[in-house]
Amino acid sequence: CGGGEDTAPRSAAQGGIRLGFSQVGAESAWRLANTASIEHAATNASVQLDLRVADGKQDNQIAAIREFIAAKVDVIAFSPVVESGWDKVLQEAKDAGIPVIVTDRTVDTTDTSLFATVLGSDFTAEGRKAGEWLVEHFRDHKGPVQIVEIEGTTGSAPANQRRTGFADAIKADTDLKVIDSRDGNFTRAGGEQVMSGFLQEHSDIDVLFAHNDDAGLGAVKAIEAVGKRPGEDIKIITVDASRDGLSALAEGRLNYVIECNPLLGPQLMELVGKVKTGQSIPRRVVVDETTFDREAAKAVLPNRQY
Ligand code: GYE
Repeated sequence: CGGGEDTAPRSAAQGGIRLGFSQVGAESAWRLANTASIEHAATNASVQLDLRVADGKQDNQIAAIREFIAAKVDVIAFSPVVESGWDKVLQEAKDAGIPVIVTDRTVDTTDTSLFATVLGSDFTAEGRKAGEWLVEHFRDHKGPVQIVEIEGTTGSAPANQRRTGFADAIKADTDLKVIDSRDGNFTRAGGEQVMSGFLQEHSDIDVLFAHNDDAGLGAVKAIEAVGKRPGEDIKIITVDASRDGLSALAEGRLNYVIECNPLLGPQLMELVGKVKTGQSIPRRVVVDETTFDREAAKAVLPNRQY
């Protein structure tokens, strides 16, 4: 899993800081870009990164955080696979005097003294943007619109918050109905499998909202396998705006893509440096993001970094 091999002494602002980072896994294009961004930014900032990749398991993340505590790293950062169940290990970090930065996904805790800041996207806003597009797109539609949802990993912040934001936005039109919703674990294989099931059980799906590009692209395969046209017979909205997602959008297989930016490395290193030197930082740092339709996708694709 890379990282950790560079132990040369450093003199830059963040130089020499030892950062333990526990990553969720390698489930999606988003995740791979996020890991690469953090590795690259650590190298640039001369931060000594100990990267552990958890294979989507909370237990692995808790074990990694305990190892970081035992190794007395300067700062711990992690992207929590699910929202709940972190209080105990975060208390251990606090007792050891090691600051923790939560990045990408959020934690659900009543004790906000357990972490210094949260860096990442507004997932509720992402879900809302998906819903708002749908309301607008079906403005003149008569009769019910049947929606299926392929959710992200059960219990994860992006799954919980994208679902909520989406549901809130589509409330505006009572014809818009979510008829089925299942966990696709943010992967292509998961998206394909869940969509196959939906297609067997429901003959009249109008719309798919997939919580990320990979699950949506897996679903595209499943839709094509039954002889339907993704983007035409079934309208598809996804989140991330990875290169593969935007390519499918440019080709008309997806209809609308909400951006979720994984390139958090430079901002994370800045926060790490500040936290280590005791400078004040905001409790929450939200990443700026946009949305894409087909034309917008074509325009940005040549320079898309992830
Ligand atoms: O949308 C998905 C990834 O936590 C925002 O996790 C991240 C999500 C992202 O697997 O592709």
